[in-house]
Amino acid sequence: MVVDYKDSKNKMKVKLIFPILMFCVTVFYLHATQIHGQSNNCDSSYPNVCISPAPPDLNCPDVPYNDFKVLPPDPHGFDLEGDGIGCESESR
Ligand SMILES: [Ca+2]
Repeated sequence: MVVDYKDSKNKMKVKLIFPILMFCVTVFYLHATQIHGQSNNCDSSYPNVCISPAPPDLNCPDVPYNDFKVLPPDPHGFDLEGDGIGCESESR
């Protein structure tokens, strides 16, 4: 009877541990793919060009683009005056 009790307790543990383990593996996998995806990704604040998201914070000399569309939140601060155009080639 004691053995049976232990067995059912162990089965309970396995039943509990397995979903938790699967959850951890899934979370780790999603996290890893997200990090990998971001490294190749283009920031959605700059839809017409491909600039990787911050960090690291980039400045206009760091990117090969001028006069590109900038949408909020503009993490790199390419459009500091907020007219929607980043790294204007005609400086004031
Ligand atoms: Ca601007």
